Amino acid sequence: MKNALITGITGQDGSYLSELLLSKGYNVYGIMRRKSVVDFGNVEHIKDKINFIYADMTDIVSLVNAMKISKADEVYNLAAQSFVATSWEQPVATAEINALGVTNLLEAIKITNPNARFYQASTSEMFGLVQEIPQCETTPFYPRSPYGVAKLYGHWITKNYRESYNLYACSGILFNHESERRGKEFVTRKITDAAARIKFGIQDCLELGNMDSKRDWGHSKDYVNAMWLMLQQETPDDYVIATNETRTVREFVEIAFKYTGIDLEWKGKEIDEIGIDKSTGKTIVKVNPKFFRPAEVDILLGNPQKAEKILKWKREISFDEMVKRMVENDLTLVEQEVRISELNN
Ligand code: NAP
Ligand code: G4F
Repeated sequence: MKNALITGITGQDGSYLSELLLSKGYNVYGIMRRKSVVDFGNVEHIKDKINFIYADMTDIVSLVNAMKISKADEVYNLAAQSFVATSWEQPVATAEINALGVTNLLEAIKITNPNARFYQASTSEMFGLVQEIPQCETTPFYPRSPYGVAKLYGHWITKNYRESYNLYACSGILFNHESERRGKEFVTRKITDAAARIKFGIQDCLELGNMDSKRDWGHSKDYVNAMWLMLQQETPDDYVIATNETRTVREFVEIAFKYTGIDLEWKGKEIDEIGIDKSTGKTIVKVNPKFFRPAEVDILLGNPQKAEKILKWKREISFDEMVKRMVENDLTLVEQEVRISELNN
């Protein structure tokens, strides 16, 4: 039986990866940060099957301990300050966790078990101001946020430890992937949550930033499978994981509302653009410049051919199916919230 250590286990990807590895018979260890209120996040439902270790990416001693306790054969580094917008507000913390944190973990592996296989959660944000469309493993990088810059360091240090110390270390350059477990500050979940609240009449309007921005969106469940596949090969390498489809934020909004049964109509342009509920005439989407970013990544579109050929990776969940699942999940959650508040009143 293999042992796996997952950093960022309480996050979206950590939860789907834990489910996948448990289903394959792994002993799953997860590092968790100490909080004032114990919170297992997205792995609450499987917490009894996971061995938790308190550690932090900024504390190498805790990572060495985690390696010793877990005796990990495979290490998946999913921990990060993962919200791009926050990286302008906390550039130093973002670098400490997303950049130096990777070196801390690679050193912990080198010191305790250099035979352990390592996965680094790299990102399409590294392509930033894209130098070609679509983006693949050889596309030059041009990060556009402190998050992207820090992740680029993590990407290169992973490659460097592979080449310097012969570690089995891989970077997955994953494009945006979402799910019912996505944090509500990310645009997709913000939209599906708001669409459900507007449907139930407990929110009036959804305020967004740049709706022209284009992303290549897949489902997290498909993407964690690619992480595992990367660590099962003969030789370590880096792979782009994407759907090869791109859509604007505006298109995401339209489809999400469609799954709540609301038909949207757009009026106006730029910051005066509004989305109107055709059946009521009410404004339910508007632009708020506070959500614009100091520098934007305008378009992401990934080419996953290398992963499809070598890893035999294939995505199973279509874009439409993903949006539908997210909306249905949020409709259920909001309905429960409404029922509870009615009972309490
Ligand atoms: P997420 O839901 O935000 O999860 C991030 C995890 O990192 C959480 O468990 C968080 O723990 C943990 N964490 C943050 N700071 C930490 C620290 N100092 N020490 C230890 N743990 C820490 O992110 P995700 O969407 O699952 O993404 C997983 C990884 O893939 C991240 O590295 C992200 O940057 C990268 N990535 C994501 C996407 C995407 O579209 N989802 C695309 C490409 C790359 P708490 O619960 O304590 O906050
Ligand atoms: O959902 P987002 O915040 O995701 P973003 O910035 O693309 O980053 C995500 O994907 C990366 C992979 O490319 C990961 F590395 C990273 O960890 C994270 O998971 O924003 C998507 C787009 C942006 O262009 C943003 O400007 O949506 C635009 N947007 C428009 N209005 C908004 C909003 N984003 C957010 N979060 N909130 C808005 O109101």
